[in-house]
Amino acid sequence: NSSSSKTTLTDISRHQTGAFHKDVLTGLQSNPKYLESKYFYDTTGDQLFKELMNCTEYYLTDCELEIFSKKTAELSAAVTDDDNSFDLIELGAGDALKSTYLLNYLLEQKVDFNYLPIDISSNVISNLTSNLPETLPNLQIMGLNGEYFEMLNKATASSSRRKAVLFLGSNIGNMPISAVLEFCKELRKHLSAGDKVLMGMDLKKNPKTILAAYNDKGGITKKFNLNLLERINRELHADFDINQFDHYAMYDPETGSCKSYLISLVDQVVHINERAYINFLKDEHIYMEISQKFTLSQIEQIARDTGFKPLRHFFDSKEWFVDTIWQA
Ligand code: AVI
Repeated sequence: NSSSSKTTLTDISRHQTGAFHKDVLTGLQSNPKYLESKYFYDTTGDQLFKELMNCTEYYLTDCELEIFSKKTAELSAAVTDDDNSFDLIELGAGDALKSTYLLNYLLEQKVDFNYLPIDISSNVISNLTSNLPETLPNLQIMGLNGEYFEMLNKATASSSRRKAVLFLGSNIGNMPISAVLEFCKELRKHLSAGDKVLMGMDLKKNPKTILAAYNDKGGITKKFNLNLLERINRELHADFDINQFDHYAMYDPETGSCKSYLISLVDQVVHINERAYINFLKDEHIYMEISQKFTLSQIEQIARDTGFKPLRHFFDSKEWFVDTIWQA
């Protein structure tokens, strides 16, 4: 009952700003400095990420869209079981562009399922729950706004049906390998034997192709990274001069890690919230993001090490990206 609830929207946003402030200070007061890439996605960041997904060098989205549009029937068969009744949960649903292929096909096949998109952004969830039923009128949808595992708890508590969890777009690559393993183990704990996972993961390939995707000629990735400094200015009343920072991306073909940094171009001091100040040396870096690339054997190893059985892999025609299906 919202009228008697003591938690208001202002409380929530104050709480979120508090965590943002704390995480930014922790990162910038560390040595070496870092910022958490989950904070890229404010309204401007969402917009820049959309631009990135449309830029020629950023191949990931096109590859996964190809898989979802050309292999819809096989993907659907792989996530459904004979009982034909299940919950389809999507972690970090975004605009659900890729999953819409699957939703549409499942509806056409008259499969009995509920779609439960989970996203940390309340905007995303309210857009999905109002827009999707317009194009897919028979869709049973329940949007869940919040942290992945908290919302997964809610989803599992509200139904005992079999589950299939989508985690697309190589979002898992934005965690270091140790966190990938922790994440998959935690995911397994939230599922029952027989439940399925469909995970989008970017594959190791020509290093130049990978590097170009994170260092596009149009400079959108640079803007995307610098936007986090601007977000800190906007929300935490800081005074970053973004012209005094440059973007640097590197890919290590041995480890498969693509990493992004911002480099301070001069010695400078940045104030945050009038109370804190951060010194930057010329050429000092802020570590911004990891985008991990995987081999197939590594992917299967991750599945087995975290309590899943790898069932099947779906590739795009260039075999640059994989949607892999695991069973709990
Ligand atoms: C969201 N995530 C999978 C993107 C990636 O490819 O790591 C974020 C991104 N960062 C720079 N470009 C895209």
